[in-house]
Amino acid sequence: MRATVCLPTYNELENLEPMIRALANVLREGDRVLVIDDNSPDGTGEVADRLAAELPWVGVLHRPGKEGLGPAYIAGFRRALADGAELVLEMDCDFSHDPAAVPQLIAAAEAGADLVLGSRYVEGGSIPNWGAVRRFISLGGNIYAQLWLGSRLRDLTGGFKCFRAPVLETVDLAAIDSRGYAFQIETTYRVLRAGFRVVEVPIAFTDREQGHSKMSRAIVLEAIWKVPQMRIRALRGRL
Ligand SMILES: Nc1nc2c(ncn2[C@@H]2O[C@H](COP(=O)(O)OP(=O)(O)O)[C@@H](O)[C@H]2O)c(=O)[nH]1
Ligand SMILES: [Mg+2]
Repeated sequence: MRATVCLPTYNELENLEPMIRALANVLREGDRVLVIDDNSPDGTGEVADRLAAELPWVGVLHRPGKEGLGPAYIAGFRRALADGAELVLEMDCDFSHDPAAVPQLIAAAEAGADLVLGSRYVEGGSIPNWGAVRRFISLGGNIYAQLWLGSRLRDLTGGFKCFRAPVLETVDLAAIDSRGYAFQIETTYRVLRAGFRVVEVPIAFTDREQGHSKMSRAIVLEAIWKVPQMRIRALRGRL
């Protein structure tokens, strides 16, 4: 199946080219990478253009300004589907998600999963750099989402995923207005609600070494109030 890896970038100058080169080693004939850059001030978008000119399997979507991960991914999904992708992947461009694990996500989708989640919290998954406090916060966020949404999936906030194209064609992308971690939770919840099969595969999540995290208090707060809102909307038949 032809896969497109969507890579959202905001100020990933040091990471983008190494990431594309690493993906070149694991992707197959017909697979593509789509960089979605929100007009990064550090010039990431120009590097993306240079790589796209050099490598025919790389494309770039330029957006006018920073709007968050959610809107960037939705624009990327639409472009990937229009270009004929059969599998669409989400992946951070900071090496927290190991490019070498991409074939495992693709294989699980090809084996029949409608959505594959790279999961830190299933048997075999890990977060080697994190201390007890960060683990507790992240795990707590996942348990919060599990309880509100009635889901037994262990890693609802992760952003290393592989969708089969018909799943993204079924889910109402226009209705998704989450931007940060809530976006990851909301996409998976909508896929579950639509009756698709979601499978978790273990991943090791490592901290970025180059560039800076764009995580903010606003992103955390959004997830805290969006999760109950999703459940209430679902109960009212509006999600
Ligand atoms: N296009 C776009 N990419 C973003 C935005 N915010 C974060 N990203 C990218 O999303 C990925 C994950 O973001 P990161 O800051 O590492 O989040 P963290 O892993 O939760 O700390 C990275 O590739 C970022 O460059 C945004 O507003 N627009
Ligand atoms: Mg990161």
